[in-house]
Amino acid sequence: MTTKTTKRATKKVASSSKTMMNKAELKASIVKHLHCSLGTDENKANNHAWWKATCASVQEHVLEGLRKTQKSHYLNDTRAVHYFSAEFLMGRLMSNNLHNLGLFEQTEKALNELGVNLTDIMEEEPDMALGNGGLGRLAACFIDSLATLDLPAVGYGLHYEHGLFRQEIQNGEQIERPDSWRDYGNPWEICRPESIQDIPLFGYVETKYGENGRINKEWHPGHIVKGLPWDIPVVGYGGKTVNVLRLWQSQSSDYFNWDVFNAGGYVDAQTENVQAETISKVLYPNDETQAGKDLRLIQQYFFSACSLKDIIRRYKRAHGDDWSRFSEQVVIQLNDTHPAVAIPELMRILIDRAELDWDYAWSICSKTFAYTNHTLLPEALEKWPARMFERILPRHLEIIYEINRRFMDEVEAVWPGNNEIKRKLSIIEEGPDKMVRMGNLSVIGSFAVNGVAEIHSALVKKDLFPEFNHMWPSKLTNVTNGITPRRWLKACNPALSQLIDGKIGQDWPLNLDKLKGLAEFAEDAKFQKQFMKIKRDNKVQLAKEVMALTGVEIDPNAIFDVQIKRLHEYKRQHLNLLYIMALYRRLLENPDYDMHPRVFLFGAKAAPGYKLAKDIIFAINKVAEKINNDARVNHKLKVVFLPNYRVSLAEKMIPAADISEQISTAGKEASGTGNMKLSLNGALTVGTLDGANIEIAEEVGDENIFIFGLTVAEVEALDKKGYNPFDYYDNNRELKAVLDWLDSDYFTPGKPGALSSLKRSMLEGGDHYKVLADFTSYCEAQSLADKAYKEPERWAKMAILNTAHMGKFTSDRSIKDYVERIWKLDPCKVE
Ligand code: 73E
Repeated sequence: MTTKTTKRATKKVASSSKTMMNKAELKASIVKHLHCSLGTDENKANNHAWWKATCASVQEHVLEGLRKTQKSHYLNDTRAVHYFSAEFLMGRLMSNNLHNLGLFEQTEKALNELGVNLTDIMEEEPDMALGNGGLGRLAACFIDSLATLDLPAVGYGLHYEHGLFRQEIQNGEQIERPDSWRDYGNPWEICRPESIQDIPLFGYVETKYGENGRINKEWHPGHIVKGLPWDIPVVGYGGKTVNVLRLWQSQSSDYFNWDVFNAGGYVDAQTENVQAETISKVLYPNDETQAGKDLRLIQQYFFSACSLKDIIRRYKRAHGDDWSRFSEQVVIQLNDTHPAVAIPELMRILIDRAELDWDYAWSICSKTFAYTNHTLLPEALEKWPARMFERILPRHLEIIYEINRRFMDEVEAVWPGNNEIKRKLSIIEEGPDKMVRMGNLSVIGSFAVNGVAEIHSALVKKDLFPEFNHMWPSKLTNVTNGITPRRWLKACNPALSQLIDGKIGQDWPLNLDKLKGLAEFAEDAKFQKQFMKIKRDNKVQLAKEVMALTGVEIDPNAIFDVQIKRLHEYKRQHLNLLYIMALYRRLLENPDYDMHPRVFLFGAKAAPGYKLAKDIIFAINKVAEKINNDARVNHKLKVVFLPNYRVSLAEKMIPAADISEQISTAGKEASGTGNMKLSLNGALTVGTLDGANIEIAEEVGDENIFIFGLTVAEVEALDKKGYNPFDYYDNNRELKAVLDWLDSDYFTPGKPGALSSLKRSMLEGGDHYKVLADFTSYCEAQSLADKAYKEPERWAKMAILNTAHMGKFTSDRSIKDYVERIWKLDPCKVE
């Protein structure tokens, strides 16, 4: 069985490359592009030129696949999913495209013969960092899986000129610099001026009374901006299906500018230019907090409206004005509420433009949208001031009121006379400043709503939307997140991938459950050695990188303990820091303190306006500086903060990790996906029973993970009873000592109190995220991890079993769940 499927999968990848260029042709093509596209030659070309020429060669295959895919989808008139997301955190594309096309080795050899190293030139590619963190990376993994599974799909988002800021660390502090990923062009994207869209904004609504008693509304927009689409081909593994990620760039519209210009307002016309172009200028750097700014709502509407128009244009080409099949052909997945304004926008188009009646329009609309919730954090739940909404999108606010009015009748039917429930479920939050609640709008306007891990979805039902769940018991569901094993094992950890290939065959990237086959080798001494040798080699590589980036020398024999994710109090990087300080104290008190040498590695960006998050980064860097330069301890303890954490850095850190820190307060991390990537690469999790950690523990078994801390139920109980962080501070000597240490100037000589804000947040501030409550339990879990690492065979077995049991977390499984439970899509093979 194994060998049979293995052969088939091998063939799938190989056959796609067979129709493609062989090594000699590749060489010729790269050189041709060097000459004809870049105007240079083999002798003069630098790495950047080689990278561009190689991209251009690869893109020839990509575009051929794209053409065939689009033809096939068109001819088969397929139902397709449209993934609306304000963020797609794509990272680099070359390695991924080469692997998915089955061209990696061939290209490596071709370049070698030209005297060029593929790994080196891949470093030339800037990350496409059009996202903040997990939510945006999930979108990127999902479009990889959609193409791999031959599913008709389009990703829709924003073509930000500047992605997530570049982080520099100066004197321990985060400094934000603009990210200019497109300064030297993006060889993977295609501009499609033929598909430009006009997007109205602002203005007022006129009510017109029609002959048949129908009231018509006409929106007279104050501005019109243009949406210019850029297509990024998304190559599925095996190279057959090539879907599209379509990202919209805003441009000023001639229509408006000429009006002003002709009226003599030349300067004003230029101002409008700038304003329109501002829309897609920059990604808001807030993860899990709402940026309640005009421009953010305009961004959301801009890309949602462009995308809907694009979908409708394509639908009309096949079905004319017959709307009856729209929801059979089109499903739109809302990646959080960021694109939720698409719901009233579709209603507007159906009612005001297509002149359908309300009930018919609503029946189409509510069969088209599905919504994924990614967070329960109150500060991330979007709501817009109704007055702002009205100014920017006057017609949409009217439509929202009407959706709400009709919905309130439904609520009345279920809970007659219950105004409390009505107040809670209303799309409009009453108060001195009325607010539009995008979560409620999304649930009401969608036919399916999902959370992103079992526990999270249970909490969505129990705490966030219990009444909606009562009204529509089958609407709320779970789809546990996943990650693409092509990027997060095959491409980023080639040595481990080859070892796995040799043991269980080559089809695991398409069928990740196959990794279970590794379990039988978990105690095999030879396999353990091979597995741990690869881990060590990856650590040597990372140590070189760390030296180059920070000048800090780290020992590959130490435990590499990794926490990489956005900086947020709920993720508790400061819990990790308190533990590091406790170890430091123990070592100072007892130089023989028994611990395996450990290097703590952090990567994290803080939202620029999130003061305490920035303070935590500063504290990590200051503690690191002290420890790394303290000869009494630095042979046993080191701390490294790697600047500018991003996808391409994750690809280097993950294969080298021994320990994966997943230590959020229970109930706060919806899922997490870094937890999956690290475990897949053989890191052991130190984690709470939160998000997908729970499902990871189920898969790997309790003996192969270090679980600690309060459970969701215990956190709730503690809150009910009344949580007092001083109870822990006063009763734990070590904890008190490290917290007080933050007040001294030990880590910030001459500047006592420079780290005090952390301590304050955990004491007077109320320790919202229960850092102190979990401290002891965390230290115990860490001691167990230390003990396990000192038994190399046991550790190797645990690491192998982690890799072996990650099958569930392939994003292919997530996508199959979406297809079966929500999207009801059929694959469409591309020949
Ligand atoms: O737990 C993660 C989850 O794995 C969650 O925090 C994250 O989404 C990941 C993918 O499901 C997330 N990001 C945001 N909300 N949840 C968010 C909110 C506002 C702006 C940007 C991102």
